[in-house]
Amino acid sequence: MYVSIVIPTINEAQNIPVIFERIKNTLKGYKYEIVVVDDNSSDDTVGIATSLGAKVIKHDFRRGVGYSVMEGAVNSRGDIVVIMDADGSHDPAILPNLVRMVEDKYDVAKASRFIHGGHMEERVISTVLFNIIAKMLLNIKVNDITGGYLAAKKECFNIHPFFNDGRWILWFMFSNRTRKIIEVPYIYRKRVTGYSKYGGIKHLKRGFNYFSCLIHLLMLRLIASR
Ligand SMILES: Nc1nc2c(ncn2[C@@H]2O[C@H](COP(=O)(O)OP(=O)(O)OP(=O)(O)O)[C@@H](O)[C@H]2O)c(=O)[nH]1
Ligand SMILES: [Mg+2]
Repeated sequence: MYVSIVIPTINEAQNIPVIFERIKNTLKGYKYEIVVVDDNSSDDTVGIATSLGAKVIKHDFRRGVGYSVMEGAVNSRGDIVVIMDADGSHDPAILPNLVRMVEDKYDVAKASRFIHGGHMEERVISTVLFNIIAKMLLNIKVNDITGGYLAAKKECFNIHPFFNDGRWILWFMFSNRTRKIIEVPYIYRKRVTGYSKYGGIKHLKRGFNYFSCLIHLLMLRLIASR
């Protein structure tokens, strides 16, 4: 099966060559493409990604990471779509595992920080707590609902980008909750270089947004079960 790796970016020029090289080394033997969906980077992310052979979708303004991910997935040629960050947090070493799971029998192979063998280097307590609560309330049988690293069948991405920022993954997992899902452990690393698009006060706002998203999804779940 053909694999498309979709990477949303803003100003990741320094990280792109590193992550591309690592993907190349781990996906030897696979037919794959890399699709970079860029939200108007002011550095040379687009030029570098293009020169390294990626398909690049470029926006003239910030469309959002949720929109970028769905657009990249839907416009990719892969039967299997992988979503990962550009900044080195998502270790490409597990790519063959993720892809194999979807090739075998699963619809979604979710990279997980919270199963045996998984771990995360930062923001541990808030993320762990949120995931426990979200898993319970939404009845999604996945331990890591917030990390945006996964492989899935293409059709799983046929959903409206309803939550158009880091919450896209909550929405994605909620929308696909009845499909066959497996978790694959990985260690979430701090970004290699560059800056967080959610740093400082944006981080607090992000926490608030995640909780409001959770309430929203909970209501949808209750309505759906009536
Ligand atoms: N297209 C697009 N990409 C984005 C947007 N926001 C973030 N990204 C990319 O999405 C990935 C995750 O963003 P990060 O800034 O690393 O977010 P984070 O991992 O929560 O924060 P860090 O702690 O800095 O790693 C990176 O590849 C970013 O370049 C956006 O609005 N649009
Ligand atoms: Mg990051």
